[in-house]
Amino acid sequence: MTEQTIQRLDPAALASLVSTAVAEQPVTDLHTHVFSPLFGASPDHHGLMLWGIDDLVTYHYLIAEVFRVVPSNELPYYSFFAMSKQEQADHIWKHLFVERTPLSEACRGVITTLSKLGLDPHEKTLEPYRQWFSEQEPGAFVDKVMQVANVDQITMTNAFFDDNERHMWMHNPDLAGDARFAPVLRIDKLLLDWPAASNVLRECGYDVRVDFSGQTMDEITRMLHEWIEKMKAVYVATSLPPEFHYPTLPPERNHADRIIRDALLPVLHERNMPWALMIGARRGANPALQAAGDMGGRADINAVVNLCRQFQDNRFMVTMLSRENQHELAVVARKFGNLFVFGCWWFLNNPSLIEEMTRMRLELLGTTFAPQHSDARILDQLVYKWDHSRKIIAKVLTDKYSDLAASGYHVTEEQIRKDVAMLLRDNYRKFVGLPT
Ligand code: FIX
Ligand code: ZN
Repeated sequence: MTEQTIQRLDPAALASLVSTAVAEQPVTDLHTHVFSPLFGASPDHHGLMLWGIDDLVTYHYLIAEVFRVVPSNELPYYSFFAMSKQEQADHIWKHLFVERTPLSEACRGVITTLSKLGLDPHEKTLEPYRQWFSEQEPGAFVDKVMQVANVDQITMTNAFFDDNERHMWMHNPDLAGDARFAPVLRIDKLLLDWPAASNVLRECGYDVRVDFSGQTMDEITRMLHEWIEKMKAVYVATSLPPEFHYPTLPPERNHADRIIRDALLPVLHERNMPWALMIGARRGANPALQAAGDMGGRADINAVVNLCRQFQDNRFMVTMLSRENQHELAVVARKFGNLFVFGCWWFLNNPSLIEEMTRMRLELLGTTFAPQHSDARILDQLVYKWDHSRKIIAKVLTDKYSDLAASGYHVTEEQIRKDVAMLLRDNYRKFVGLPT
């Protein structure tokens, strides 16, 4: 399309051009908790790959929501968690989808997913869905979901300190072998609970001491190199509490500071690999709710400033959980080219907040960020997380192109497609060194 035809576009035509470009652009999903079928995806769901109606409906976001309708004095937490997954799913379906209108974002997500998979979302019981999912083969279903969601690669979260997952990696050298999935080495405990982490490292044959004496730092370094290689990780990630800071004030340099400075960042520098920090998760606000009991909190942006400034040769991917941190995070990214802002995480992954954040980031950062990641835990969620986010990203971009037109500048379709490709795929892939 020539510049001239673009100039003549009315607002509806511009909107349709942008939403087509956004819909047609394959996404590289840079952070999920979805596992490939190599981690086990049996229909009885004993593997790590979660998929299908019972996993969809028992997503921890929906567990939190059902306890607002049937509170714990009516159904104690332990009774709910003692139920089978199917019983939990039936309970959630009845209370959130049959007896109430599924208006929340997590509920609407299930509706969008079922609809886009070709199912009628009005069923009163889960049986028809169970029947449909039982006819899907996991490997082919991955292809189907990726095609419907238009996702070209799913980035996993591979937790070294999860005993079950670590043993899988130790006993199966081919776990990274499904090219549809990119592994990520996740190491929260190394920074958040050094005494416990050091026990695990010793069990794995690394000669570390809790007081950092002897070869401890060299052995942490060795572990990081070995596990990045074993997993073929594309980056290293940590989810951190709102209190995370770097550095802690001298003279009390804590364990995390020392590991970051003397092991993690040197390893990543040597390998030219980014560190992803997801800052602001407060675990266990209501521990009885398990994963649904976590919340978020405002963090100190100076942690990000100090890292980016002190380690200019390292690269940092950062997302923050509190709405209050979003503006300052975008401002800091204007100061540091080694900082890559990504996603609307967890409680921010709601249409109103995605819109606000994407608009602000475009205004402060142009096209130099990744507006979204899915954080999907269940494969099928890729369908709704991307469908919902794409619509908002298209809406915000349309507004911004209209503003430009009002200022006298008219974009071409080629420019629109290039911008969209950068935002949904190429910026991230370049930042981590994947082919674009
Ligand atoms: O730390 C994380 O990666 C978080 O995204 C998860 O722990 C969280 O439970 C989640 O699923 C958020 O969407
Ligand atoms: Zn996550």
